[in-house]
Amino acid sequence: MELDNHVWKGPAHRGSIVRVDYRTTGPEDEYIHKYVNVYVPYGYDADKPYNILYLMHGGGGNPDTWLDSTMVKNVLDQSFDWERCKPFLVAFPSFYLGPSHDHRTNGVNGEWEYAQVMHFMKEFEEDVMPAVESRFHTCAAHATLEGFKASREHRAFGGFSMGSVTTWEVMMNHLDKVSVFLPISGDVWRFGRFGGSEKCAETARLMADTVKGFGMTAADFRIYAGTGTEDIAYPNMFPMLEEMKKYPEVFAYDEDATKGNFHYAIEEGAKHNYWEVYQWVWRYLPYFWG
Ligand code: FER
Repeated sequence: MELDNHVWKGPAHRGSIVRVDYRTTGPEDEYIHKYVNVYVPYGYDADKPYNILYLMHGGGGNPDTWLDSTMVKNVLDQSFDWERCKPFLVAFPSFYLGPSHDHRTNGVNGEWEYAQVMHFMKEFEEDVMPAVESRFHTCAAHATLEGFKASREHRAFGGFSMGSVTTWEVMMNHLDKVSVFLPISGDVWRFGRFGGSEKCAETARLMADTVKGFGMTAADFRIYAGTGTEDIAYPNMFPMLEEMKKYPEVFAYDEDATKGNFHYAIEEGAKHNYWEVYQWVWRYLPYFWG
């Protein structure tokens, strides 16, 4: 894949950001009030169904971080205005349980971060998708589990760093509701923070077995992954991606993003920064829904 770069340009039409508030429950069933930011494309017509991408922030982030730290909104505005693809909705959630958690005071506590990500698995299905997809017209005919399953081809999930850890978990927990994945600079933490390198064989096998457990094959979903050679996640992510190639029945790697179901590219010199990694959204979005 040729690495194309987004450059800021002002399109004629721009989408808007709408805040969707919702209520969820914490680990002790306490009520927690949260929000998702939703990018609504220019010309959004509530009578028509839209594809949707959920895009998760990295460690220490919140629902605003992608919008605050990258030109992702301009990526979407340009892509839709210039018809690189059909307009879709983008929801920016957070796996943290509240604003008091969305920063770091004592460095990375991997176990705690991962527990937040795993808690989000339930919240995504029970609270986030229902709140967003009842407010906006997605391809789910009903904002119910059955509705989400029936529309899985029209739903993507991506994220950076801890958001990539989240993305892989969404694949392993919600493959029956989501079919397109954009993991950027982050591996799978089932075997700890360095699982993608230290336990890459076990991790890839678990991923393959989990996909097979859904009764799915490489024909049923697609992965578009990316990272950079100078990215702190590269040493964890790259061995895992390589190992996944050993399971072509579920992860059919192809350099050509229009063939197979498993794609990754590595950017020479790129680091673990929002302002670099957002380019993957630009590069891959034309392929999400053909
Ligand atoms: C990785 C996945 C996630 C990784 C780091 C992270 C070092 C997250 C780091 C953070 O939230 O600070 O593979 O590799």
